[in-house]
Parts: sequence; structure tokens; C-alpha cells
Amino acid sequence: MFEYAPAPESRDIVDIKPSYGLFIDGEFVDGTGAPFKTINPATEETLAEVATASGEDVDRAVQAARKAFGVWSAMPGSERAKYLFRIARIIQERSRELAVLETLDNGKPIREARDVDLPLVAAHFFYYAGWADKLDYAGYGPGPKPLGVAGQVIPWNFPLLMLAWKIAPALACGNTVVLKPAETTPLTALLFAEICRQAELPPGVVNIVTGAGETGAAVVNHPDVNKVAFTGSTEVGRLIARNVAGSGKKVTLELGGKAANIVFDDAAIDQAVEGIVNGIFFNQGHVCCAGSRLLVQESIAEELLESLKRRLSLLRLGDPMDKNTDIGAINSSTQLARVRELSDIGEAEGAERWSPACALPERGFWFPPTIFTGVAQSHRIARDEVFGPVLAMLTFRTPAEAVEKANNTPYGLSAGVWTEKGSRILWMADRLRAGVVWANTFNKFDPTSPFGGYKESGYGREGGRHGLEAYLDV
Ligand code: TXE
Repeated sequence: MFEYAPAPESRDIVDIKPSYGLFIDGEFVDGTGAPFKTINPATEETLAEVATASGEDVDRAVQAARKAFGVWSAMPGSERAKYLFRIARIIQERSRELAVLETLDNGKPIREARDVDLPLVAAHFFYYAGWADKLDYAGYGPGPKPLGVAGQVIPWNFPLLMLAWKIAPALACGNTVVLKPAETTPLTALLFAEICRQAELPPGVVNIVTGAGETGAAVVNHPDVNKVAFTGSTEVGRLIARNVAGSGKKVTLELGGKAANIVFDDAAIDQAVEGIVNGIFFNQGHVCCAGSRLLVQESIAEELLESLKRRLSLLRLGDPMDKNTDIGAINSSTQLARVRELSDIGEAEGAERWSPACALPERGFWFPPTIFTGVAQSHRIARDEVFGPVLAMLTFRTPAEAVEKANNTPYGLSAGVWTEKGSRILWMADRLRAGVVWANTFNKFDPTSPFGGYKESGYGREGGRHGLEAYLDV
């Protein structure tokens, strides 16, 4: 570790209330379930008390969304676009406040919240605002129709960005929404509710219900919900798919991943090292498409590992509010326990574990950047989604072997290829069973680009024109 001068962002720019209600029909209201606390995972301090929506509250939210659907879906697309553009602009204006609140509630470095999450959140609203009036077939007969009320359940790794991925396309198409944020990160969704009021969005078009899995289940199982969109664990995704089967609801699921980041011997090594670090340590590895399996061509494996270790020794772990921080806090004690358990299993199964010397803060939930070498494909560290800052390194000799190993997983969300040979990129991309293949980059997102998985990583696409299809009957 080396010394550097701390540069903390001010937390005074956010006004965190002691307690929060639900956002139903344009108003903040009490929940009838027992309230829960949301904490700052970097300090374990309680940030606020948040309402739990019971089945009854969820029903009220769905009824409000149903009522608003009449008005919202009948509105010309150009009018809906105005609201979405207004929301996008307010997000830009209030982005510093949103970024600080995201960092406090989630534990991610402020630099990432400010420079990655928030610009992408605004970009999604701008992008889908632009679609709203392109969906009307004015003068040419009836156009595609919105589905109705969308029930959306999102995780804690990108609380606002997942909200944007879900809400922006749904509203652009004329649907109304009941969204449940994750129980460890509800605050930015509630600030977004305030932004909906500021944008004078008609009441009931967006409803936010907070709570744990039971609240999520009440949303997706509600008979008046027409479309279910879920991002989260594969386990819960399976449960949801089973529960809604035969109900006529349309479903999109975005689930886990175990992406291969594949480095060939002709790759620009320095660039690849940056891409590997970004691939697995960005957002503490709490990324569904994280490059958690490093596949390196055998001839450069030793050299690459040395460069990677040197680079990891320069990463700064600590206070997420410090603008210098590279690695923030693990989002919850539950997630930390999972990362620890899978890492311990990695060691017990015979892989070698390495982390740079790095002091962990005393309070809060922390895990050092970690690399496993000597990993076999059968090891759980090579198969299970860790969802933390843990990289499993494997080697290969030929491109065919790289493809075989990369595809040897039940998941198929993303992959990365590092080579200076253009034809090899195309050859690999054609054979990798993954929804996204990045070439000489990783974790690059854009609202114009569809995102989603093959195999057990889920079904349906979010983002781009394809993202609209999930919210329309054509
Ligand atoms: O996920 P859950 P958890 C993976 C990652 C992580 C593991 C567990 O590997 O370690 O899942 O995380 C709501 N009906 N991912 O436990 O439980 C829940 O309240 C409806 C990958 O946090 O799936 C939250 O809002 N909803 C992933 C959301 O589902 C239910 C992101 C996600 O929580 C529900 C997160 C139910 N029965 C975790 N039970 C990714 N793909 O990015 C829970 N929820």
C-alpha cells in the first residue's frame, strides 16, 4: 500500500431523512409491514428506517398503476417523451446528490457512482425518451401496444442503474410501473420517486414499494401485473419463472454470470491487465457480467500474473466517499459471508490464494482483491458466481481450448477477448455462448446496446431497441 492524500466527497449535500415511506399514486405513504433499517456498509451506521410494503400495500400500488395506465398509455408518445426528457435532465442536475446517496447506501466508490453509474442512468432516460414518439404509427393504423402494469424487482449492485434499465423503457412504451428496490439499497429509488414528483409525472405512473423478498414476491405474483422484469440471483429467477408460468405475464430475467476474460499471447499486456482489473474489481465484483474467470494463454501466464499482482498492489481499498478509492465496501454482511465462504472453499479444494498486502478498515464489510491460481475447472471457485472481488485464473493453449473452457459454465452473460488479431476476435465471438462479447475492453455499457444472457443467465434483453420488445405487444 502507498500513501496518498484523502479527498473525501461531502455527505452534507444529501438530506437523508430518519424514515421513509412507500411511494404510491404520487404520494409518500406509510407501509403496513414492519419497517427495516438500511445501513452504510462501509461504517455499519444506520442511514434510515424504511417502510415495508405488505401484500395489501403492494395491491394499492398495483391499483394505482392500473388506474394511471389508462391516462399514460393513451397519451401521445411525444408527450410521454417530454416527461422522460424532464426526468433525465433532473437526474443530471441532481447527479452529485444521487451519486453520494448511492455510495452511502451501497458502498461503491464515489468515483464509480459519479463517473459510471449516474451518467449511464441519465443516458438511459434520454435514450428511451427518444423512442417514445417513434413507437406511434400515427396515420398508419394501430401501433404496438404497451402491456399494462410492469412489476419490476431489482438488486443492490447498481440500484439506480437497474432502476433506469427497468423504468425508462417501460414508461417510453406506455406501461406503468411498480418497482421494488433491494432491501439493502432502497434510498436512491426513493430519491428517484421525489424526482418523479419534481418532473410532475402523473400520479401512479411510477410506484416504489420497499421491503425484502416477500414484497418482491407480492409484486411479481399480483394478478393485475402484466409484465415481470427481474434482475437478481438465478435461484430467485427460477422461482419467479415457476410462479408466473401459465399466468399470461410476460417475463424477462437477468440472472447470474461467470464470465471468461480471455487473454491471448499477442494481446497488449498492459491494456489487458487494466481490462482484467476493471473486469473483476469494478464495483467490488458485484457485477453480473464480471470477468470472474481469467483464461490466459499458457505461454504468457507467468508474465501476466506478475503484472497483475503489481497492478493489484496499487489498488486503493477503503472509504468509498474518498475520490481516490478504487475498491469500496462489500454491500452486506450476508454477501461478505458468501464471498468468504466461496474463497475458503477455493483454498480447501486446492487452489492457491493471493491478495496484496492491504489493511482492511475495522468497521464495515470488506474483502481484499484476491486472485486464485492453480484452479481446475471442477473447482467451485471456477464454477460458482462469487459476486465479489475474487478472480479465478485458468490457462489454455489453443483458441479452441479457450472456447471450450469459456463455455464450460451453465451461465452465458458475457465474455472478453484480448488479442491484436481482428479475425480471431470474430472467430471467438461467433463461438462464445454469451450475450455480450467485449473485444479489448470489458464492462462497457451503452443504452443503445441490448444486454442479456444465454443459458441460465436468463432470458430477454434490456437496452437498445430490443429492450422495448419486452414492454410491447406488436
Ligand atoms: O439476491 P436475490 P441476493 C447473485 C449473486 C449474489 C446472490 C445472492 O451471486 O451473491 O445472487 O444475492 C428480491 N420474489 N446476484 O440474495 O435474493 C430481493 O428482495 C421476488 C446476481 O441479494 O435474488 C431483491 O430485491 N423477489 C445479480 C432481488 O430480489 C425476491 C444481482 C435480488 O435479490 C424474492 C444480485 C422472491 N421470492 C444478486 N426473493 C445480478 N444478476 O446482477 C428475493 N427477492
